[in-house]
Amino acid sequence: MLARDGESTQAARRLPDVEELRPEGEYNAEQIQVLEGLEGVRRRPGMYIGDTGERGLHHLIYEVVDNSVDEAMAGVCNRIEVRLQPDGSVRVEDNGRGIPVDVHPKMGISALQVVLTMLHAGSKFGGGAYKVSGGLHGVGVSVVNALSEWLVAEVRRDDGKLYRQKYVRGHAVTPVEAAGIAQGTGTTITFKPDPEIFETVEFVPEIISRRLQELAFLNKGLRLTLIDARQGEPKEFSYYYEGGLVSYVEYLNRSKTPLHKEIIAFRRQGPGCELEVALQYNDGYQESIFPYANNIHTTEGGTHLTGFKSALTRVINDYARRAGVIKENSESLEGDDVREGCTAVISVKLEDPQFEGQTKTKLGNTEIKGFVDSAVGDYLAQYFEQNPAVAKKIAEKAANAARAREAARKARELTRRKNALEISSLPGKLADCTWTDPEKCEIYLVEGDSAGGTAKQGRDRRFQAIMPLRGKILNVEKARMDKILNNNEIRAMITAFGTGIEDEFDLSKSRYGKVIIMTDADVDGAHIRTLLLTFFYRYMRPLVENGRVYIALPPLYHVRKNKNSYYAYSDKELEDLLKRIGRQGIVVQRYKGLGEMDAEQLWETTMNPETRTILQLKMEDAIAADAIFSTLMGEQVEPRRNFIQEHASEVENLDV
Ligand code: 0RA
Repeated sequence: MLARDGESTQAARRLPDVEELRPEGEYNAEQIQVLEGLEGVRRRPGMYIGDTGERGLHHLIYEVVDNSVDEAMAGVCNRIEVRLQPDGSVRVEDNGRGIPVDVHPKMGISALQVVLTMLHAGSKFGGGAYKVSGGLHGVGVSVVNALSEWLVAEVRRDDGKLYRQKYVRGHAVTPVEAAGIAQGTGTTITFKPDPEIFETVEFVPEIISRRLQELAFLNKGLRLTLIDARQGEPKEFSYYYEGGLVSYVEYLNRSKTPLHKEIIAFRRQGPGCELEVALQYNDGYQESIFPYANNIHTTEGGTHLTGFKSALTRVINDYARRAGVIKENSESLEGDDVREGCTAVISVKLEDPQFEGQTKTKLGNTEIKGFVDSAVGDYLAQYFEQNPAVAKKIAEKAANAARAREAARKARELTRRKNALEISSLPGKLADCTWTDPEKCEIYLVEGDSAGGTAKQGRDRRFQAIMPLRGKILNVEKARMDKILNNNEIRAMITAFGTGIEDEFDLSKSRYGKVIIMTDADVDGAHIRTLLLTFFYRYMRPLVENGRVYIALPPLYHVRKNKNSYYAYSDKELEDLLKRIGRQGIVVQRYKGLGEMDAEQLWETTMNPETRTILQLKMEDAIAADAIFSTLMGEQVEPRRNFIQEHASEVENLDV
């Protein structure tokens, strides 16, 4: 079906494709660039989409969707649909203007083909079809084409015609053909990721729908739909927010108690850029600020975030002084104070974004800082003037935060002094390992003294350190720094790791390469695990970001038959095992806790690097992580109960 259609008689509309433009086996310079470009993409896909694992695979969809979102940002598209199909292909359809099909003057081929075969051609050609363009790599649909086993582009143009062209691994196999009549305008790109390129070609609907929801928040009035039609009854996830960023902040604060009812929000147009901000304080202690540039979550921050923070600090300080919340001669509130309990989304859309930083998620445009600073400053000052009750609550919360910070500083100082006094400052309950190379060493955080004791006997003491944790860990989501620093278990962990916390956290000082959480496979164990993960996520985030946190998986069952021992790590595994060895003469023991294993069993099943399974905690998505932790650990009980009921299995197997 996709073989090259050399006999096509579409003479009237027939447009030459790459192959045909080759006179006597020679490519012209432009064409060579095209071919080398796409060959280059296939040779080094990682350079264009990050990696060839699950993340890179999903990036293909984002790349196409981003182009459709560009149409939405240009105001000519309000519907995007992503459809996962039974044959492993994906169809992305929008109701934008449709990729132009006329012959590109410089290249001598259809514009559609240029878009699909030239790197960076996405929206740049034709002299600025639109102002703002999203997409992290901005490499465009051509990269998707290069990395697809096949791709079909269908375009509905305003001449009432439907055009179609097919590709195999980036090469045109049909010309652009007029293939029928079109209802309305738009683009449909259907592609099948190339299994020669990707380690996995299995799409995960949750990953896609998360991004679609994010895009729906960031582009108000745009409907994004995912249909999983791979098997059985198609499942549909659809996102549309009339409130845009206001809906986003509402969503982020959904399990928190807001300090003021109304979400503060505004939009400001600047030269070559547009700014939208929404924010609302809650009575918690975390700051949740999500900066975006051209729909990209700029996790490394940048000039828009700096401008926002600077305005927030200035305006709240001004107000606090004028309203007498802080004394005339006392110290100013710091940035951390005014951001406590602040949930905000900042979205800038700019013509010429400069992305910097390790992961290209830091906005570099210098002019943006001042623009955001003065826009946020003006608006907030005016808002506070008109809503003094809200302003007062926010200022008072910040002043409280400043007092707590002062108390925490004293607690820290005390900790430091204590450490200086106790020469061997490692916590007493830590059974350290003997090797000192952190990369080779790991620390097990074990639930309870008794399991801790067993683990100490069972471990390989050369590289495995054991730290038993007694009882419940402090819920850091509900506590301020001074209290956190006075908690024994937390202090013991900080000292054992050697890294410090928060802004002072230094991964290079880590005494262990792996931090492994080992709790019982029951509800209490799950709770302790979540409390620990919350602590790491909030106060030692680089540990999580760098994949240093692991979860041990102890077996659920011990099965004995004759003289042989077997272990099963799930109900499914037990079933399979019993099928394999037969049910006769077996003794099945269900472990209720780690304590029921002896040292040797614990080593064999859960600690021996040769035989154990440990889950690495991944932080793919800050929004999801934030939501999970504030839902699980936050103030409001109802959403927590709902969450645990809805996600019971995920809590068992938390992969943030
Ligand atoms: C280049 C120019 C124009 C639109 C597009 C590309 C375009 C690309 C994609 C990819 C998926 N959906 C898309 N929709 C549009 C400008 C169109 C014009 O000026 O007519």
